[in-house]
Amino acid sequence: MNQAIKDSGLEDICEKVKKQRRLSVEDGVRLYRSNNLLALGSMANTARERKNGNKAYYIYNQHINYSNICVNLCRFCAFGKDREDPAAYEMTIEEIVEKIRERMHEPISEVHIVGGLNPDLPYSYYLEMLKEIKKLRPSIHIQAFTVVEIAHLANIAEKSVETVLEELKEAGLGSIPGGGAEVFSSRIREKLCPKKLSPEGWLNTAKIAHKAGLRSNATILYGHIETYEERVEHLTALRAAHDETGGFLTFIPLAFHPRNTDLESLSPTTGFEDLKNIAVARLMLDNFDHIKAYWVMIGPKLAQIALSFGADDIDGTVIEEKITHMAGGETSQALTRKELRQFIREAGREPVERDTLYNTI
Ligand code: V47
Repeated sequence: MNQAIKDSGLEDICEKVKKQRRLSVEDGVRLYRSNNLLALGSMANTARERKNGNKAYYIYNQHINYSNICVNLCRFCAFGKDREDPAAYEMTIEEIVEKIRERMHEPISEVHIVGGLNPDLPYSYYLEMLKEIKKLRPSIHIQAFTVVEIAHLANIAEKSVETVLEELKEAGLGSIPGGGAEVFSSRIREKLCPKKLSPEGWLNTAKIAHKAGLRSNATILYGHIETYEERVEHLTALRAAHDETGGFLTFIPLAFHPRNTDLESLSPTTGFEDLKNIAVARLMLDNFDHIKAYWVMIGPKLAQIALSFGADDIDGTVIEEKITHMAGGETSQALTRKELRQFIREAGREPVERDTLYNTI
């Protein structure tokens, strides 16, 4: 046991981590309350290296946000707009396909597609989008539509979530991104996103997707009004769901960016909080294979450090990210493969290019 852990008062938790015993809700809250970041990082690194050795994953991907028109208008979001807002937009299928066509010469393995809950686009738009992308680039993996969007599609199509997922899969959907989870707490939902799919709805839709053979990601949006207890509740709910289905690919803590949102008076997250969230997630989510440090939200420099605090993935080339940048994100819009590999190498890790399902490329 190193000195940081001895000084931290967390020796009992460290013993559990070493023996690979599951951490309790109380353990999780104690971890969040600790300011001994080196102790948290050291324990999380043990768990990280046990699962992924020295590997650090990245992906060659492209993001497309087909529309920002949204009926939910969550208070933490700067991306979603009312349909009457001058900044509202909606891409045609041809415009989406053009985005893929523009980059046919690049070795992109995944396209990541999300948008707001648009009240006007018909269900057929989503099926056609998938089919047309696959027609142009059959080998690309389409990771699209958060479970919140999937539930919205089931509503507009007046079909069950099961049927919608089958039809989306048939049209080319490969997996589901992790957004829309926010914090699984009715208090937070009521205050920040009263119209959003409930925590139970999010978890149930994800489980239905897993049972239909679609893998999905999971997220938490931290750094606004949530308590440590609520963060731990969120993590344990995900852990229980993953025990049931084994369907989650990775967990991504999303750092709240306040600019241009209703919560603009709040401060952005600090590097300390960002690393703590990565470390605690790695320790609590003992059944998740991967923890992603999303460089777009925490910056490439901190994402690099996060590779020693529990993270084994830094997402990818991304390109044209909108959700963070509309909320004041100051990171660049894209990183090259060379830059990603250099970041990882300089952190002492072995860069591994992966596909969406973590197969090595
Ligand atoms: O659901 C919204 C969050 C999410 C803000 O699955 C904000 O690999 C910070 O989920 N500040 C969408 N975050 C993005 C997302 C995601 C991103 C990258 C990779 C993956 C993946 C998923 O962004 C939303 C919401 O939780 N968000 N507004 C904001 N102001």
